[in-house]
Amino acid sequence: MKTSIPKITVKDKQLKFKPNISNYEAAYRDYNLNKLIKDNISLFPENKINAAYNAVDRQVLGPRKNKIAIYHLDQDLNEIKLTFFELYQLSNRFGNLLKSLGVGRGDRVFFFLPRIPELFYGFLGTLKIGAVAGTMFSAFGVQALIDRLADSAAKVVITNKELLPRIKDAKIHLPDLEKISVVEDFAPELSKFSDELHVSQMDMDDPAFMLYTSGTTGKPKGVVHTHRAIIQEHLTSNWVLDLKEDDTYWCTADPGWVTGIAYEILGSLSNGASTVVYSGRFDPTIWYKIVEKYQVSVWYTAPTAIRMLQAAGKQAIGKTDLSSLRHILSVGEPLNPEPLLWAKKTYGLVFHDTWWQTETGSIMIANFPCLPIKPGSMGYPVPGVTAAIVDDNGKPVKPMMEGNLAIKKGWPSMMKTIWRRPKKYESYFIDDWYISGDRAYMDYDSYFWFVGRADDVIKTAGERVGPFEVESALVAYPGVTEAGVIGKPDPIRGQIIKAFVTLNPEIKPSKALVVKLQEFVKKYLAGHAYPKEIEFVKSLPKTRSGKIMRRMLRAKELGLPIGDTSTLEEY
Ligand code: 6R9
Repeated sequence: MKTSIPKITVKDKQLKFKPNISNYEAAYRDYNLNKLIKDNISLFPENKINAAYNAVDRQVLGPRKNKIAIYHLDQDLNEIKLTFFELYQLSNRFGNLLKSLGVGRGDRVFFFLPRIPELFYGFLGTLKIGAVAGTMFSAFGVQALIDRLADSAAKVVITNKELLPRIKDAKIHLPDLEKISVVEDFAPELSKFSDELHVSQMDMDDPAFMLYTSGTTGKPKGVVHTHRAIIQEHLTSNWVLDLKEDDTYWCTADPGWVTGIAYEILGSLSNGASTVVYSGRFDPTIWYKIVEKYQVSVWYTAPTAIRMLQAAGKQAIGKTDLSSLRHILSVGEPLNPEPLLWAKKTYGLVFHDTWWQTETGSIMIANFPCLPIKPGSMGYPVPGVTAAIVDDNGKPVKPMMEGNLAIKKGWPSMMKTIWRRPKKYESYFIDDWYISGDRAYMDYDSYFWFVGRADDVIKTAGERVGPFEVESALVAYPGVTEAGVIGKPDPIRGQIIKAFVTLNPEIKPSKALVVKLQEFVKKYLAGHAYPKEIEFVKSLPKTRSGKIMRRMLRAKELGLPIGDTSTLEEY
């Protein structure tokens, strides 16, 4: 478990800036939530709050009014600039549009859009009127849409022409869906709606947005976040992303996932950051061009992208000037030491890993600019967060011992609930500890190290996929009798999805069938969640109660010891 890779000291990091937290110990020790709120967050009377007001409206009252909030770039780097004032106006108009559709406090408005400006102002406008915004990744297929829209009983869906057919296919399963609004239809008409809007003053605990996320079993669950979450999203954007007034910040995530909401919309705008949003495909040359052209200074991305940049090599950089970069960070999967050290050699900067989850609402553990990094480690808990490694009874274990990575209940961006599944929500906790589902250990210097998932959840290219959903998609294909799905280690994508499939005896396994199954899962479930590898097998290992033992499939695939098989049905 110990690493032989040397620490990167702060001096090695060659900091070209004074970090917003220059003394971690003091910041952690002196964490005073009331004072931090007073200094950083705008509240309405009686402790009311609105996350979108903090992200946008308050900037308009001060010197940031005409500052660029969003540089939107498409695949060809065509640019749309939005100032904070324009974002304010557009989100107000959108809020008024929703009101005209009868949307009110607590109603769910879901966005099924690529990364276009409408998604950003639409999301903010939804929060402003006190409705609950949900986002759905644009690669989702019909079943994934039904799962989310039916469970949340969404009243309105915002989509575009390209994605509309999938919503139409889902519609008959969605009795609560009253209105489908298509960007191409409403955007040109938006100026008909007033740019003045009374922002709803919400209770701290009122829901603001929800995100469906996958576990080991069952359908995706709706993680509900409150307006209070903006507090920790704002603070961590300041402390960890280290955003400053003159930064151009680029978060490469998609608002279909939590990183895009917390650090591409709410926390980053709340700090007044000018944010680059690139909606095109991953391409190393284009990425570097964006850094140069927009003088990106703070960059938040993911290990898969970093490994792909490494694979593209120095020639992808060519003569591009990357000297505007000052602070670079990573999230979503384990950041192994190799790409981290490569970045130091190539950009003269090290990636700062951050750990958190959809459920935690903001960064929990991070490598801070003012602290040395142990490559491969996730770093230290952020101020206001108590992290520990606990055993299955919730008892903290000794340093260097692997256990459950847990967070003490009560940080400001903790999920409020799981939508309509209070028991599921309760199941996350042992006493006062929120159990993350990740296995980790803490070393003698109190650095946290990721070990793996405690369950079967897959992270492929940083995206969270539940094996049960992929299995359900596969068995929906005629002739497939059973399926078992695992994450298989992959040098670039962290994990790829591998499926073991049994077939009806009349059907012959073939390469053509593999392709058909892959295409089917892409369409039925999601473009990113299809199994890259499919192996046809005669039978699957199952417990006596009939549950597929993914653990055994994994052990077999990786040539590991099979472990306890006492509950195994013969196969
Ligand atoms: C923000 C986000 C959460 C899961 C989490 C863990 C993995 C996230 C990580 C990491 C190792 C890191 N994960 N950050 N693993 N090192 N720095 O990714 O949320 O999509 O909910 O995924 O991602 O397994 O439990 P989400």
